[in-house]
Amino acid sequence: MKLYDSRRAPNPRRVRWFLAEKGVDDLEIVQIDLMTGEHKTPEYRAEVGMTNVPALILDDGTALTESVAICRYLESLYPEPNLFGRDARDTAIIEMWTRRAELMAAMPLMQAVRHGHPALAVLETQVPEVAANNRQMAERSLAIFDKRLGESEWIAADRVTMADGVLYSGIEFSRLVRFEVPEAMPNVTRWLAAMRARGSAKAGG
Ligand SMILES: N[C@@H](CCC(=O)N[C@@H](CS)C(=O)NCC(=O)O)C(=O)O
Repeated sequence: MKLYDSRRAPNPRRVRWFLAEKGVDDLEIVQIDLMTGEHKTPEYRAEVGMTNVPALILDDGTALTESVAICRYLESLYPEPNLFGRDARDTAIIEMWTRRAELMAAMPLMQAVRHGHPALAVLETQVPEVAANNRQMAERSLAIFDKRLGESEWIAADRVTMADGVLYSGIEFSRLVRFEVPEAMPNVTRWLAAMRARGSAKAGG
């Protein structure tokens, strides 16, 4: 098994965060330089089938190319600590918050960076309005997480789960465009400090 990673990118960070939470440190990891287009070479395309990172190549050659799917696969190999759910209710709630974290916050934050940071112009035809709209969308969505985190220590359960990792990786990436959690969101602020204090924060970008 081999993981294609890229140190500064947010989706691979989810997988690194996940591995760190699991305490897995013996996976073969290959760094891909997105800035020089290593993910667009014919060799990478042939092996992975996509021009994205992360990608987990299984021993039979199967390529998994979605970060959350990769983490799900790894969860079955390394079940503890549990990050995807223990029973139907737990699993569904974690899935619900993971999807919200991805679609409502992490994705807009990533778009805000992609369209807003000069270094990413090599990957994207940047449109400043797209950056601004996505930044606003993320800010609005964080209010939902702030409410939730006013009721619960972690996003989806009484423990850290994949939902926390997805939101966390997105917020950390957005520091590149100096995004900050609005002051009016004390619960997200408290949660973010707790995420940054975990050992898995060192698996960062
Ligand atoms: N939904 C995919 C997204 C993967 C993705 O977009 N990866 C970015 C890095 S964070 C990438 O490889 N970008 C290469 C490019 O834009 O050319 C996942 O979560 O794995």
